[in-house]
Amino acid sequence: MKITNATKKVKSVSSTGENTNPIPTLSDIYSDGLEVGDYRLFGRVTNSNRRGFLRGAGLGAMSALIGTAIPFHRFMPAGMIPVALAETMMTLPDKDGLTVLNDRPINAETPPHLLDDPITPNNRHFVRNNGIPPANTDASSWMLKIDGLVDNPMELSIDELKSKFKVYTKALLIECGGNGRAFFNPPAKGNQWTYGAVACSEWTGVRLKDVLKAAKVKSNAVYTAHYGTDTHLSGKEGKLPISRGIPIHKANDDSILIAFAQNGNPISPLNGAPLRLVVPGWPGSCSQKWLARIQIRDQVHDGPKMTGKAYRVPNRPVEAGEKVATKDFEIIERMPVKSLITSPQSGAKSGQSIEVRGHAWSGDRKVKAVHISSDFGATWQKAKLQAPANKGAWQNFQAEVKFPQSGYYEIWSRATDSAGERQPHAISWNPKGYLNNTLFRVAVRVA
Ligand SMILES: Nc1nc2c(c(=O)[nH]1)N[C@H]1C(S)=C(S)[C@@H](COP(=O)(O)O)O[C@H]1N2
Ligand SMILES: [Mo]
Repeated sequence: MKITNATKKVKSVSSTGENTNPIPTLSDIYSDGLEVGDYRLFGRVTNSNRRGFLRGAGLGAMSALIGTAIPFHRFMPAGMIPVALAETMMTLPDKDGLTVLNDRPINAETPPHLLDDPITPNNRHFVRNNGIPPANTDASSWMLKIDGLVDNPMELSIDELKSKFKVYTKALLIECGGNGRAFFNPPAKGNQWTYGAVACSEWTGVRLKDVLKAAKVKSNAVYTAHYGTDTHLSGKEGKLPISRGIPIHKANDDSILIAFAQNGNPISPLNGAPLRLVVPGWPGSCSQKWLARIQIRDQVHDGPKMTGKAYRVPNRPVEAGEKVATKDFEIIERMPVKSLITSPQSGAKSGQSIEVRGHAWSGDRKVKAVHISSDFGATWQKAKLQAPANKGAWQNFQAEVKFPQSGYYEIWSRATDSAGERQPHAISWNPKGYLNNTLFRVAVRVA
């Protein structure tokens, strides 16, 4: 890491507020990389001061960007980007228009209107990192180890995966278990995802099922354990940011891929290049990025973010704000039925009618119907709903909505799946803010 670059001055702002130089944008400050940008804003992060603090030139630059003072700046942890800026100004390499919720670790979601494509392009796929992505993502030397309760442990290069197993390309949905957390009240800690921690890219790879078959999984196998090569935020050697797994019966699902390409291109570095797991329809955390090892276990995996309350919900309905004992939590498996309107963008102006488009999905199930309302749910019309491109993909819908007169409208979408499960009007609250699948709303002004 070239800290020397950090001596390059961030453009200055005069104290009168008059710009002798233009105000630097966050992109200017971070133009030489995250570490250098952090150094400019927060100063040197040492072992005794892992957080670092916003001060001096950095504080000046940040305040200028926000347009006012930050009274509690001394409590801002290094690497934290104020929400006010993140929403509009922070950009990520190879990503287009994503809202950055946190940059240490990087977490960024896609505004719904940028998810309009039937297949999500690489540069629009959300990013959920729990740690620091690995520096080495070289595909030619990457190895995947399969071990644990198998008769035939293996170590395979990506070329060997391609030559030994049948290669599949499938459109697969990844949604973070915490998507929609921002709307919980009382609020739940964690990334305040609104709608856009979901994507459906076309992934190319080999089936997990086929690889496990070749490894000869023993009959007492219970669970998989996934390991990536990203590192813990603390910098502690050997400490993992996240290692999750799935039940063996789920690992044999046809649609789970060990993927080495995304939309016909190499996987984006932030999305797990050069190799990742894609477990569609289950919490995104099951889809280990920078995948280096799959271990087969005789018990439910207990890696970081598998235990306690992580990616778990109470095993019974609870009241908003209720304290729930850890033993009453259970692991989230499939994600619930949900829909997303990707056009019009919320806040759009419209004529007397408008085309509504979006996607709907339900983990491990098909969506049976999507209904649209423009009168706050008093009446519903059925949208045209397409079949999924394949199992594990979202389904596209389309509807024509007519407005009786000018004014303010909301367009709501509500999906129902093959088991009759339907999006609720109100959040079913849980302590960690998972599984928010309330119906989707956009605002429209008819002129
Ligand atoms: N190695 C590794 N894999 C990971 C994570 C991570 O932090 N490290 N985050 C998980 C979580 S919580 C989610 S929601 C998905 C997000 O995938 P994406 O960043 O490609 O959108 O990756 C999962 N796989
Ligand atoms: Mo996630």
